[in-house]
Amino acid sequence: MSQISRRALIGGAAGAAAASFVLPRRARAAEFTYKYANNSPVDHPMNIRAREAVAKIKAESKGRVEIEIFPNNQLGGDTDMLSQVRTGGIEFFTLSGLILATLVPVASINGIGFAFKDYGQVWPAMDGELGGFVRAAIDKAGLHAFDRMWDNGYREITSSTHPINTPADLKGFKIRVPVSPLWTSMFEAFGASPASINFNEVYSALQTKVVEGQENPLSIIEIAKLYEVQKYCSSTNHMWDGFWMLANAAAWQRLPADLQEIVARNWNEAALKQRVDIRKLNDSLQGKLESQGMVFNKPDAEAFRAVLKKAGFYTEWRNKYGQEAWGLLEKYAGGLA
Ligand code: X2X
Repeated sequence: MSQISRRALIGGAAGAAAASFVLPRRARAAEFTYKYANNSPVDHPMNIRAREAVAKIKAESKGRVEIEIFPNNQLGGDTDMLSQVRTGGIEFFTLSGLILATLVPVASINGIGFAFKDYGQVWPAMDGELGGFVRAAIDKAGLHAFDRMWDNGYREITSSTHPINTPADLKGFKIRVPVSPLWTSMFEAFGASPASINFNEVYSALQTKVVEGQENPLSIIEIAKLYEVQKYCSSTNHMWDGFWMLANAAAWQRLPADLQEIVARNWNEAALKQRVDIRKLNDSLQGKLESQGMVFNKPDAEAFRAVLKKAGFYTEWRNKYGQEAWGLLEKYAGGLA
């Protein structure tokens, strides 16, 4: 068929029916077209490494799997995207374990305050038995979690009103926390006033002073430009947070084994590269944020941990998670409660 006659045909009344079997675009369409959504800005290493992975998945699958990325909360806040990945509206989604805990309670365990001393404890735990325990729980809740977690990092507290030097500085502090019972519980233990707000509303909540402060790793504070609406950054390192790459279980099972292998391997490899990127950023951004006007201080973490202990925070959460999960956390992080 010549170009001209094809155009004439598609333009005519018979076009729609004809297009379903002659349109070259359809013939080239991928067998599996999936959506991956997240809450992170386009320039965040999560999206940079995800774009690389998606290109590799397309090439290695010879075009059979095409994944479109929706960064930066384009499809809604985390709570909303979690519903979408459960119903299959989106096929892939990265979510903080702490927020996932609204569905899978044990998934917040890595965020217990001051538990992991450093990355030498974090990755062996999350790539080892603790992560395995959490993934099994995620599976039971009807989602598939890939083996390698992506990093968010150790979290620091920022504020527009005053630096946080001692636990007493948190008393009455209006702080935004992500939507997660663990986050609320921890800041309440310090006597703060935490407000649960999804990340897509954080900048404006800080700008309009609905809250005084928030807490996030330096990479997010920089990339989401939170330094524009915050003055102080207190390096509390109060918890470690990471993202699970999740899949809708039915969409995952629809992929034949060879395609599952390609997708899983590339997501996991991307996660390992992203961990290196994030670590470098979080270790190096203080100077840049200072040049952008932020004032840093380094509180004594032990004082904060002591307050949590005295408030019964560790005992309460040990009882919630149960002895098996808690035992696995302590196996890597040392004794807590
Ligand atoms: O919502 C947040 O603060 C963020 C971006 O760190 C998470 O995804 C948990």
